[in-house]
Amino acid sequence: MELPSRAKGNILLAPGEMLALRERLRRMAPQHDLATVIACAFDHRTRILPFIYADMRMPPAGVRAIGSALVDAGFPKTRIVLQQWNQNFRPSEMRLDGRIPDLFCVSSMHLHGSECDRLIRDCQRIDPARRPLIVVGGPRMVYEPWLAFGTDADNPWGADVAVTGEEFVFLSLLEVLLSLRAQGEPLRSVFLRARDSGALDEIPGLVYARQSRPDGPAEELVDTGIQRLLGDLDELPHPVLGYQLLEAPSRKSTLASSALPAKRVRRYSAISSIVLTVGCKFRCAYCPIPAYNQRQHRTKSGERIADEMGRITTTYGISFFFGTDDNFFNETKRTLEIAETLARKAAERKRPHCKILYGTEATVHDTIRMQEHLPLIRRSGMAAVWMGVEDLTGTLVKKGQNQSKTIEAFQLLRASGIAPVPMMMHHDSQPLVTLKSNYGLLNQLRTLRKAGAMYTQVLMLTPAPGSKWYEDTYTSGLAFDAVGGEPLAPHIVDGNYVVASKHARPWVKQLNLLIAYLYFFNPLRTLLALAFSLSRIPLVDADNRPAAEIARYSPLARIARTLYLKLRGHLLDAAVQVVGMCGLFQTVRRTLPWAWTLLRRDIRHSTRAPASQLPMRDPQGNPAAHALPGTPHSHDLLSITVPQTPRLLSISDAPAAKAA
Ligand code: B12
Ligand code: SF4
Repeated sequence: MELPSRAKGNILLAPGEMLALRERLRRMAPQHDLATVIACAFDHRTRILPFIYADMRMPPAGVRAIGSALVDAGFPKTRIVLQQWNQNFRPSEMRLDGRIPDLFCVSSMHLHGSECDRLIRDCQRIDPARRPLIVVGGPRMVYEPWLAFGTDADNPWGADVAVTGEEFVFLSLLEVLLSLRAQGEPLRSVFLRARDSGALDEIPGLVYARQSRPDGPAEELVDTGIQRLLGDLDELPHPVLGYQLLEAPSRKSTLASSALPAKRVRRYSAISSIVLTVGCKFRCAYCPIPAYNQRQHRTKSGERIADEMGRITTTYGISFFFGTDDNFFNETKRTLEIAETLARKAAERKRPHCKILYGTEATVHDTIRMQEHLPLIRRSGMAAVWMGVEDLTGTLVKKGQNQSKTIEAFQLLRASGIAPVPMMMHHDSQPLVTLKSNYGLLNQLRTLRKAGAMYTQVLMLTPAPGSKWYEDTYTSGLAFDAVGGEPLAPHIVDGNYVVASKHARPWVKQLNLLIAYLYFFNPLRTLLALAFSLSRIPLVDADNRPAAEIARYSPLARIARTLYLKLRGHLLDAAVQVVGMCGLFQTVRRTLPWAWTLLRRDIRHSTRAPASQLPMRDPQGNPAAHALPGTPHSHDLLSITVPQTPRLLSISDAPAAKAA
C-alpha cells in the first residue's frame, strides 16, 4: 500500500512556516542546555555491491539534516554517531559534555533494522529516571513506524516516539516539548506529559505508543497522520552545519570528548550527499517515492545549492557531491535554473566552484528530453548519472524507456562527458541469457556496456514498503515468509538477496545476480578497458572547459589534451573495474551462502504483508494513516487508563513534578 496523501491544498507548509519555526526555536534555545546524540543505524552485513564504498565514505544526509537543524536552532551540543564508523558504539555508555544526553535520536533504513532495534534496547538499559527521550526516524519509520515498538509483553522495549516525516516534524515536536518544559526537567518526562495531554496530536508525522503502565509494553500506537511537506527547500537549515558534529571513527563503545575536527572530515568522507531536488513525476508500481512526496516536486534554488556546495568544499575540502534526487531532470525549468547557476560559477574558474563535481539520479526518458542541455549540465559539474533502466525491454516496468532510447540516452550523456550508470532489476521471468532477443540479463548488460556503462547495479525485484506492489508481493505469495523455518532478517531485504520469487529454483536467480556482476566486473574486462575501453564513445572529451577556451589552444596543445583525456578515460574505466571486482568478492562471500540456503532449505511463501501487530489509530480513534491492511484497529482500546502522573515526574529533583 502506498502512503496516502493529505487533502489537496493542505500538503505543503505555507511559505515561511519553516523559517518562523527555526526562529522561534532559536529564541527558546538559551533557556535549554540540550545535549543530543543522533545515531545512524548501520548493519555491516549489508556491505556488498553495488554500494560497498559509498556506504562508508558518504555520511548519510538524513542524520546530518537532523544535526544541522539542531545546531541551527541553537543546540550545538549535538553529536552524530555513524555505526558505519563506530561499530561498537553503545548508547547505554554515551556521555556528551560529561552527562547522559537529553535526547537520543536514531535514523534507520529498513535493511539496518536489527541494528536500529539494538540501539534502542541498549539505550533503555539506562536508569529510566535518567534515560534520554528516544526519537526514531528515517526511511524505516516513514513506511513502518510500528517497528520501533516492541510487541513482547514480557520484555517491553521501544522508542518513545517515531517521526514519520522530515525536519519540520522533528522541530515541531521539539518546540512543543521545550515550551512545556520546566527548568531542568528531563525531556522524557516532558514528553510523557505532552503525550498524555494530547499536545502532540496536532503535529502530523508522529507515532507514539500508549501503555497502561509506564515502561510497560506498548498496547496501542497513535498515529498523528501524514506530514506536511516543506515546498521551498531553501528554507531548510544549511547542511554544512551537520559536518561539525560527526563522531570520529573508533572501535570504542563510548564517545570522544569532541567531534571529528574539520580538517579530518574529508579523510573519511570523500563524498557529500546533498539534497538538490525531491520527488519524481513517474509512478512506478514498485517505488514508494511518488506517494511519499504526495506527488510534489520540491527543489532548492541554484544559488542556494551553489552556496551549500561552496561552503562544504571550503570548510571541509569535499568537492564530490551526490545529489539525493529521485529524478534530477524531472522538470526542465528547475533543472536548468540549478545547472545554469552552477555552470556560471564554474566558468569563473575560481575556487571552490571550479573544482566541484557531482553525480545524481535521473530517468532515461528525461535524459533524452534534456539532450540539448546536457553540455550545460556537464559544465555545471555533473560527472555521472544513475539511471533506473530496470529492464531494457520494458517488460517489467514501463517508464518511457526501451532499448533504443536507453542506448541513445547513454550515448548522449557520454558525448557530453557525463558517465551513465544503469540500475538494473532482475526478476523471475528474465532468463540469464537469450539467443534471439535482448531479454536476457547478460544480453542487456552487454548492450549497456557497449553503450558506455562503466559501473552497474543489478538487484532482484524486492518488496519495497510504501509502494503500490508491496502488499501484492506478499498476498500473491511471491515474497518469502521464512526460509528453513527462519523469518527473513532485515539486512537481506535489500535487493541483493532473492527474497521474493516464484521461480522453481530461486537459488538460480541468486546465482544469476552473481554471474551478472562477474560478467560486468572481471580481470579480462579490466585489461580490455586499458586497450579499448569505451573511448569510442567520448566520456571525458568534454572536460568541463568552455569551448572558447579550447579554441584558443595551439594544434599541438589540442592533440596533447586529447591524448591525455583518452588515457584518463582508459585508466578510469580500468580503476572502476578493480573497484567492482573488490566489491564482488564481498558480494560472493555474503550472498553465495544464501543461494545454498535457498537450494537446501524449505521456503515458506507469505500470504499477507507484515503489518503492525499492535493496534493503531489516529488521535480521534479513526484508522491510522500509516497502518497497512491487517493492522488491528484500536477503537476498543481508547479507554486505556493512562496514569496522570507518569513515574518520571516523581523524581525528587525534577521541578517538572511541580509544574505538572
Ligand atoms: C542517496 C540514497 C542512497 C545512497 C546513500 C545512502 C546513504 N546512506 O546516505 C546510496 C546510493 C549509498 C544508497 C544505497 C541504498 N539505498 Co538508498 N537512497 C538514497 C535516496 C535517493 C536519498 C537518501 C537521502 O539522503 N535523502 C536525503 C535525506 C535528507 O533524507 P532522508 O534520509 O529521508 O532523511 C530525512 C527524513 O527521513 C528524516 N529523518 C532521517 N533520519 C531521521 C532521524 C530522526 C531521529 C528523525 C526525527 C528524522 C529523520 O529527516 C531527514 C531530513 O528530511 C533515498 C530515496 C529518497 N529520495 O529519500 C534512497 C533510499 C533511502 N534508499 C533505499 C534503499 C533500499 C537503498 C539500498 C538498500 C539499495 C540497494 N539495494 O542497494 C542501499 C543500501 C546501502 C546500505 N548498505 O545502506 C530506500 C530505503 C527504503 C527503506 N524503507 O528503508 C530509499 C528510501 C529509496 C526507496 N526505495 O524509496 N541510497
Ligand atoms: S522513475 Fe525512479 S524515482 Fe520515479 S517513480 Fe520510477 S523508480 Fe521511482
